[in-house]
Amino acid sequence: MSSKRVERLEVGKHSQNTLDNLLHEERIHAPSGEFAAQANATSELYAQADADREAFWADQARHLHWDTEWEQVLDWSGAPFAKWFVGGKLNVAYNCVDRHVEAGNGDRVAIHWEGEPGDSRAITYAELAREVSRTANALASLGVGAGDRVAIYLPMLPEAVYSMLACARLGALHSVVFGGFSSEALRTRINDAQAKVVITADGQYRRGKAMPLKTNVDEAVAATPSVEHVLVVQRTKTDVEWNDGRDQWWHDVVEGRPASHTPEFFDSEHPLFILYTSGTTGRPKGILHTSGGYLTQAAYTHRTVFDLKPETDVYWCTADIGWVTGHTYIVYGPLANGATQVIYEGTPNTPHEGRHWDIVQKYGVTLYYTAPTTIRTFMKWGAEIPARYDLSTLRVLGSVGEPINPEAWMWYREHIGGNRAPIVDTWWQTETGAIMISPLPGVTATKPGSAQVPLPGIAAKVVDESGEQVGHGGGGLLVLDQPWPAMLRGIWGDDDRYRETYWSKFADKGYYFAGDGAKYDDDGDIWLLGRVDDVMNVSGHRISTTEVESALVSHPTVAEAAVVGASDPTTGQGIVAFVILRGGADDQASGEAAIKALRDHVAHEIGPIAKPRQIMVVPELPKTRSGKIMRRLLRDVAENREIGDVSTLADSSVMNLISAGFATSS
Ligand code: 6R9
Repeated sequence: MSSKRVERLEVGKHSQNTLDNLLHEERIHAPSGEFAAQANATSELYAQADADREAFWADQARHLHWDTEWEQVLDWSGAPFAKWFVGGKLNVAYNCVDRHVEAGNGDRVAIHWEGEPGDSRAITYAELAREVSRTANALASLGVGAGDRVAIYLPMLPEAVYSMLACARLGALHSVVFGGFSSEALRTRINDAQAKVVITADGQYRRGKAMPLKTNVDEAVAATPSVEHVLVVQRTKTDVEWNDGRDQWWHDVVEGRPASHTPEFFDSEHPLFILYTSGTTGRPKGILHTSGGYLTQAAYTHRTVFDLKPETDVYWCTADIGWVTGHTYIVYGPLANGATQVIYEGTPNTPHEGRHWDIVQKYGVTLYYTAPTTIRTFMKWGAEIPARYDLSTLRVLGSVGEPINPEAWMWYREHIGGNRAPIVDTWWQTETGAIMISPLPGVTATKPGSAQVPLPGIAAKVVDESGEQVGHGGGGLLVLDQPWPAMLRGIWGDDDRYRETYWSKFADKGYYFAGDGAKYDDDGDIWLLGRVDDVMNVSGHRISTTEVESALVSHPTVAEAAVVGASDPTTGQGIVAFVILRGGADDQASGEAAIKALRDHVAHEIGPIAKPRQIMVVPELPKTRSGKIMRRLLRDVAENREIGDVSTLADSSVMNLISAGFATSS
């Protein structure tokens, strides 16, 4: 370890230049000796994996229960379609539930479920086994069998977990559709997968109000010939329309079923689920995942990256089950490891902005996993809110979903982690199935803003356009140059699109192209720079939107920033920034002088080349329901175009506010 890798905590000691900072970040936090001494991960894991990758993954797979052992670890002869643990047989649901009960841990709480209105339920592994069995028996009675598809359109209820695991138990594929998606989005997904059954709820709680949900399903299934049954969980007691031949209440169909079910063991490559993600075209891609390799990497990463101790930890991932993070780090990883976790139904400011910290205090949460956008929202609300709660149980903090700017990282460390809990910035995708690049707590000296190193057993590189690896300090594209167990096995029904999207750019090298820009710093650590379509080119200089956003957010008046490259007759692209100011800062900061101060600040942080052409103060940013900023829409505003499709925004009215304000300011 280099002498630079020492604990330095001076938050104010921000280097002069953000770009430089990304390459020479000096606020490095070495793991404490105390943490390292008890950590699940050790630095030897890297050497073990390097010495024999397949033997390493076989060791990880042995943490699961296999009914039949595999004959071959990896068959890559049909690349880019991988087969892992060939010939092995397992049941994913048995691994996540029954085996913990059989090992004598039936009384351990699997799920502390916390409803938004304040109701709560503690579900032990023994109860989970009964509920999953009942649900599997019920689905089987509706004709669901191995290979069938079931669409799940539910809020964050325990029934969502039961449904997913019941499908896995029967060998049926679930396709979870986020409960915030429209009926149109639901219909497209149901039809693409030809789902036989849809599981939904009468309504869902959102920001303190009961909102209808089944109405969307009614609209969607009006044109989905494959759907035979709609199963409805009663959550809000909202009035619903009823289609007698098709609709059934969950409590009528599931509750009376036998609480035991004998699992069948499926091939390691048996499909487990489809999860739709947006691509560069309008048509969503159904990402296909299979059983043995996926569960192996889900469990391994959850155990090592979060340092899970199933007997003592209380883990909480704040994602929605409708996203891949909810699949791998609420359902499959934690349950395969026998963890105790919190699942929270609602929004972070219901009924007040301290709700998350209230939950951490109530359950003694030790491991907390969230997204940078949530952290920046907490920053906006103010550090005095978490300060009112006892957060001393927290011992590992995770981040996922987008690059985390160093300011948000430092705030997270200080105000949530008490300058004590290591932060793991985890890079991965729906397609990768599980975490790929991340520090290991207790092993890696962390740097704010960098995901740093591929996990043991994972291979990733930063390459130039021709596929050559760039040197330290160099930037380019992120590729994955070796197959990994949780990798997608294709796009549902579209093998050509799978090859074209991920494997054609570096076909001669056989690299998986992730679509993300990245660079190495001087230590060889990886920094993710956002999607490559978010990289701007200003006067021939490559500038990442993330770098400019980081610079803006490092100014004391700025809470959140989104930056786009707008076409510019002189420079190719010009930088346009949209900023949300911190509470109380609006009065002093919205004027001309304040905007000039921000432009100068960016010039000071990165260099004059990165000075935004235009900065606009906005009340909100356009975000998808998973919290990703939709830069495409901001580019439409910045380039004075008609605004494109806003149907995937969490709140589509945001765009009206922004474009009206932009018209008056420019
Ligand atoms: C897990 C998830 C994947 C895209 C990915 C990248 C971005 C995710 C990140 C990150 C920088 C991280 N991303 N984690 N960028 N640092 N730690 O989010 O999956 O919804 O498929 O998004 O998210 O751009 O390509 P998904």
